[in-house]
Amino acid sequence: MKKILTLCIIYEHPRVLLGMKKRGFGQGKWNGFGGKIKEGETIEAAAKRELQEEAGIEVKTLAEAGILDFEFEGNPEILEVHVFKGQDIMGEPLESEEMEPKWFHIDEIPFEDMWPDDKHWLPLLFGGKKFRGRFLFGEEDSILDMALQEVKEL
Ligand code: 8OG
Repeated sequence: MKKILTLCIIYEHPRVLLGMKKRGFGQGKWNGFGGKIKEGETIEAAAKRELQEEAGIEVKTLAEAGILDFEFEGNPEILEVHVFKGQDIMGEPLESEEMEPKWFHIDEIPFEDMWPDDKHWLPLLFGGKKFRGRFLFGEEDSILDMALQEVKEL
């Protein structure tokens, strides 16, 4: 079974907008903004809505950068995360119930307090590459197996 999720990284060189997840899945980690798709919604529309709901901003430019499949040992569900790169934001990031937004310098991304896969694919996103990947997680967010490749088209 597949569940589709969005994830949006705002990157306006040299600054990157991340949010501290305050509750739910991934709590206590810095991450981009995103979540589930609602019925009848396109994936891109869902990405924009989550950005508005979680960070209070809109973006002029949004492009899909990657698709990542996440599996968790012993769990048949696959999370298919569509990763977007956004820039030219409108509005000031605002704290929401779910996220506390903060700008980071691109050389100071807090990888140690993020999902452990992020250090593998975020550099591709920053470099303007497109990518596809698959990560298998074990206990305590350890990566048991991974595959990641740059692609021409998603
Ligand atoms: O709706 P909810 O907040 O539960 O959605 C989960 C969010 O977390 C969604 O934006 C997708 C994102 N996400 C994962 N796994 C990973 C991961 O390994 N790395 C990063 N950076 N984000 C992830 O579900």
